[in-house]
Amino acid sequence: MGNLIRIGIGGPVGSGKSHLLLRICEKLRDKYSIIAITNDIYTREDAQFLTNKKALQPGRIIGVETGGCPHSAIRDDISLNLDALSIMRKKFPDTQLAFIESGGDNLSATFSPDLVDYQIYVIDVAQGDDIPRKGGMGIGRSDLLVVNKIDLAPYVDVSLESIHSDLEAVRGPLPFVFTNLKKSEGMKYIINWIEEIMANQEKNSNPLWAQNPTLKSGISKDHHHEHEHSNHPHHHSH
Ligand SMILES: Nc1nc2c(ncn2[C@@H]2O[C@H](COP(=O)(O)OP(=O)(O)OP(=O)(O)O)[C@@H](O)[C@H]2O)c(=O)[nH]1
Ligand SMILES: [Mg+2]
Repeated sequence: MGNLIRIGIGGPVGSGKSHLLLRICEKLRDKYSIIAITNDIYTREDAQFLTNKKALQPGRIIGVETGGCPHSAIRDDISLNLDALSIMRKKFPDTQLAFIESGGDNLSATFSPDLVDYQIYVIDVAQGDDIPRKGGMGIGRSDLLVVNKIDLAPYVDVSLESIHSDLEAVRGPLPFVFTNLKKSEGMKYIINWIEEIMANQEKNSNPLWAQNPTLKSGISKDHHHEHEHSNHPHHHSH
């Protein structure tokens, strides 16, 4: 089986994780071989949502029922997710991109680096403009932070400017983006972010290109080796 990039999508209940996954699939499914795994507590609603919306071809979406503790299934006891991943890779050996949606979590839950190569964290503005300051690993350290539901900002009296400056302070050089995933606003940035990862992975699997340092971009090479997890995913932050 070829190289595979695994991207985790985490964030609080209802912030827009499934909508993000749907929008990504719509934009990239014709270009890459993609599979999606969702984590739900007792149901497979997220998988059902993506299936109903025809996010991917039937069979490429699988729901994992995590039982009581969804955080554990992506961080501590990741065996259910690893099993799902290996079943899907056998079914679709050409898979290039795997997305894993976590169950809604609290602000501190993150993915195990043994399960994903990159983490996207989704919050929404209705949680209040003090949310960046409440911190948590997802907000501070995720590889990409998505601040969703900007269309609701006027109704919940939230200032996007203040979220923006707080996030710059909390995240330093790590990227974040404002979105309205109902309307695909902000998706271009997210798709570019993923495309950059895919492009780097291609370069790195090609020895000639990989040897040329001028072709390296800001994304570290370490990310692209599935079995090198020692300093991942936060080695690029301080
Ligand atoms: N107004 C607005 N609503 C949104 C936006 N994105 C998602 N929603 C709505 O927010 C609700 C939750 O969206 P989901 O994508 O299911 O969120 P989720 O994080 O996957 O939710 P769980 O998996 O249940 O934790 C749905 O009713 C969406 O229609 C947005 O940008 N603006
Ligand atoms: Mg969901």
